[in-house]
Amino acid sequence: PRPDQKIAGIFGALMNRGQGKEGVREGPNAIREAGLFTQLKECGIRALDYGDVEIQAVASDDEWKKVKYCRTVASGCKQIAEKMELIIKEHGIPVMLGGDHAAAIGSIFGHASAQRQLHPPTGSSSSELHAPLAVLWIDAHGDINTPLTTATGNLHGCPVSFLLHEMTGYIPHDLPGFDWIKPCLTADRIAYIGLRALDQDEMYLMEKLKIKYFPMQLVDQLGIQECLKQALAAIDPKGVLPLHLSFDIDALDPSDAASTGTPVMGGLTLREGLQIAEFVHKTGRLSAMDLVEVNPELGTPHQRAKTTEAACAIISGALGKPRQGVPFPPGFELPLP
Ligand code: 6HN
Ligand code: MN
Ligand code: MN
Repeated sequence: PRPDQKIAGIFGALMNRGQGKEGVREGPNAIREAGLFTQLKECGIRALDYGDVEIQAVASDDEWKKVKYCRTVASGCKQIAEKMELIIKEHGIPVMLGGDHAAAIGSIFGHASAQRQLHPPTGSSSSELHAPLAVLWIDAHGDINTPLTTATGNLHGCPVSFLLHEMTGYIPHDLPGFDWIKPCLTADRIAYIGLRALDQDEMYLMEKLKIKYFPMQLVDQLGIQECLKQALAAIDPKGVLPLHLSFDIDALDPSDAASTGTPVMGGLTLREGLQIAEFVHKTGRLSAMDLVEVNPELGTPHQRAKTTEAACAIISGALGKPRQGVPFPPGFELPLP
């Protein structure tokens, strides 16, 4: 292990109330069992297991209009945010294994508060708004529905709407449990790659807030490397900000990752997913990541194995695993006959 290297602080977020399929809370253990820690160790990447954040069911968590389990999701996100802050304070790179994508309300909120404590704003009102971090959101979906636009009532389709200052006027003030969740990002600090299933209101918001987004047709036209260059240049023009990579496994094509709750055909190849991970690693500024929506209870055993392997590979790539093989240590020599 290189001593200068930050340690990855890996934890499971057993969040499954942001959508309807129970099995997604088994995601973190399935990813561990697929060999994540062994894989990291083999290439000298230091990692610590910070255990799991259990999500406590809040009693009588009735629907708010259409929105399901808002109190349970919100209280789980609070614990997740605290875990993120703890790991960052211990100088680690938090890696949140999901769990559904509603958990990213907690991970990004916690990441932003930790960064704010490390780098307090210097005074001007715009720097108050600009949390010192940028988010790359890799997903088939926009996840920017509001409690009023969601067609499904599933909060995993809404996390981004709670995080953006520009969305303030669209978020109801009386969503139970959500009083502590304040926006922590401006819309120019988030970019999307992999989109292919935006709802109408999400499409509207992308345009209205001028969010930089690379749907699948742009990935096809420009190539993934060019998309990554443009995405990073948009959200972090000076190339100085800590990066939060929020990777929804359903961004990948179902042929590579079928064990997920809301699969959509025509997605990123695993190799494009790995390029995203490696690109982010190369910036040297990966500061936290989420790998969410792995549901090992869905699909065949073969699909489950492929999905968890893909998840491990993407996490490892983002943390610096070279794809060509295990690096040799300094002073390495071949045995002589
Ligand atoms: N995810 N747009 C749909 C909804 O229910 O709002 C799908 C959301 C999927 C969310 O995959 O993280
Ligand atoms: Mn998502
Ligand atoms: Mn998704």
